[in-house]
Amino acid sequence: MAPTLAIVGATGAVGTVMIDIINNRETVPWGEIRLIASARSAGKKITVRGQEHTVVELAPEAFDGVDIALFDVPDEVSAQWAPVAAERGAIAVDNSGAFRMDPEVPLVVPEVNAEKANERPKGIIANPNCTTLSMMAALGALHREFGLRELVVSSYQAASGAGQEGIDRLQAEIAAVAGKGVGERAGDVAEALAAAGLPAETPFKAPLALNVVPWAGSRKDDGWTSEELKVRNESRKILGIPDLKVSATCVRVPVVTTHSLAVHATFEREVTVEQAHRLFEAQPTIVLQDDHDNGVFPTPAGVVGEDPTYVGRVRQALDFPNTLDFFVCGDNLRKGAALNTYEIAETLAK
Ligand code: 2RA
Repeated sequence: MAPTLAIVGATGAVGTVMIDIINNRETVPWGEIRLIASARSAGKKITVRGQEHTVVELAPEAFDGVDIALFDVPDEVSAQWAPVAAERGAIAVDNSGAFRMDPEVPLVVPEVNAEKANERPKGIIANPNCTTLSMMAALGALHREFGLRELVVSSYQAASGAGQEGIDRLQAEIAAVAGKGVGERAGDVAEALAAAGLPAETPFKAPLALNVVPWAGSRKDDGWTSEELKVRNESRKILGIPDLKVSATCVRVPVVTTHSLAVHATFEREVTVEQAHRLFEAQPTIVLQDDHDNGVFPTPAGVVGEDPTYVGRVRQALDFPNTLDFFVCGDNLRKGAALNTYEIAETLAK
């Protein structure tokens, strides 16, 4: 019998992208698709693949008969409800941060470590953070051939990583500074935001319009942010390299959607640009845009709404042996969230 799929958080930002992905698949392996959300959204009607569905309220019995439940909800909701779904017999695929580092929960990127989806003693599989995910297809392909040893990463993260609140704030800031000739004097961007009546409290800690902000996530020990530690810990777990040396600096940029990363990766063996190109071209979830002579490279604005990870600016490091530098862009709401979660479900359905 065709499996039943549930989407928990179906009316939220990532849930909505999930439904869009399902609507645009040529075929889907599901019998029933069940939409689940909080009491506030229960009763809403949403059309999936031409059929109208009524959103049901999150409750233990909502998982009865469900084979795979995708969770696109905040950490605390997943922490409470993913185990309930698993108890009721579903495999929970969780997009939150609640279980990512749990040793009994695999952290899966299908094109890198699909086999881990079968090792799930708690009945839960976790989806990585979007920042880590944006570089995993490329790093996974290179690691298989050349053995990754060290990783130095700088991120250029979009405002939508901070949710709808982040998008709204960036749009309001852009409106407040556009055409005002500000940005030429220290403090005048902040003054323009205040003059436009924007609250001093912001999801980004500093003005984001006409600026970059070297902070993403929450404060952790010794000057690191949660986002930087996620890049380190999740990369190690996904690639299966517990002692991988990783250093990350996570930066928010005035881009609405699509995270970018500058990656400096050192391998056990020498790797040339041509070898890397061949691997990227052979990977269906990567688009290589790397034509140095003609100025072809990926940018976040060119990748919004796209499923693959875009890779470019591939260079052999001049002063570091066995090391490549490259730039990746990945839509943080698609591969970075809904799409990878859905691909895990498709892997399970196979
Ligand atoms: C961010 N990676 O961009 C986070 C969202 N999960 O803020």
